[in-house]
Amino acid sequence: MAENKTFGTNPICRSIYTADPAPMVYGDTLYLYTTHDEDELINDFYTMFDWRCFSTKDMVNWTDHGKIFSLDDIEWADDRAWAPQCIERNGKFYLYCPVHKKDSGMAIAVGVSDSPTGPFKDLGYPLVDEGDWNDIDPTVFIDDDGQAYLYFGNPELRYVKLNEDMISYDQEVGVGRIPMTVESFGKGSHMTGTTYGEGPWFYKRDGIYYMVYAAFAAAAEGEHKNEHFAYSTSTGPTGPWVYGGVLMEEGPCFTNHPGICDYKGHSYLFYHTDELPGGSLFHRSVCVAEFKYNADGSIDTVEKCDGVNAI
Ligand code: FUB
Repeated sequence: MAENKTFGTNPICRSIYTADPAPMVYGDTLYLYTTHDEDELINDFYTMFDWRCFSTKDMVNWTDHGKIFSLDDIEWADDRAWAPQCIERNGKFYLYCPVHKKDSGMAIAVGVSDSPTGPFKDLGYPLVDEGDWNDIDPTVFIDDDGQAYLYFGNPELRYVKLNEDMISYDQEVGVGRIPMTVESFGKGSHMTGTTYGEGPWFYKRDGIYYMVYAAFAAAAEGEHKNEHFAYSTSTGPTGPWVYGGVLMEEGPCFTNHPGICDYKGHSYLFYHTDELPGGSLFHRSVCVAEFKYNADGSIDTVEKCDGVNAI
């Protein structure tokens, strides 16, 4: 990890491959949760067994907290330790994680801990399990009125209203389905005909709700697109969403996954690339860029970069 430098170079971690960054600011520390791409692939596909945590107080010096949750801790899961997000409520930390179930299909697990760096303990059952493959990439946010929302999904954006305990959800509302319209997510080439792909990141800032996500641009027939970042905004937590534009251009890596936070007066966008030696679509590395919001809350396209300054 970087030490005593005034500029933190990307990628943040160089000792292992990391992807799907999910920052969480707690107290004076920024915690960064990631997935972990194994060096050795099984069946030439994503080979991912555990979740990692790193922390910093200055964006340059990072502490590696190692493996903080893994498939070994989830009795009912057997594969695909995919994109997580962590949040604190009432002194407990909740790590929402997509996994592949032993009896097939994807579902969302929750690990609970007294510490941001774990150990996390699985509920023993899935929080969201619709019996299909859409239940991936959870993003969690607690609104000013105390209502928590968990959004997720590929190819559709869906959500549940979490109960105060953060480990169950309002069964009367059930799983809400966001209308996948071009007005909300732009015209694109993913399965809904919009740009929305996966990896949603949900938050609110200065009264505007933001949904940032991995997206597929419109493509000519037979043309292959890699993921870029796009964003949509809303005046309410469940929409209607209005497409805002491209947040980060597509890169050479097939996937990308946004994680956004404000920390010590700066705004950061975390993403992943395949730029470490040996990098590939299955060997990714987490990076960070600083950006600024425009006065109206819109965000200009953020460039991939070499790193950020110490704060
Ligand atoms: O990293 C595994 C999966 O690929 C994630 O869940 C998606 O967001 C994409 O990054």
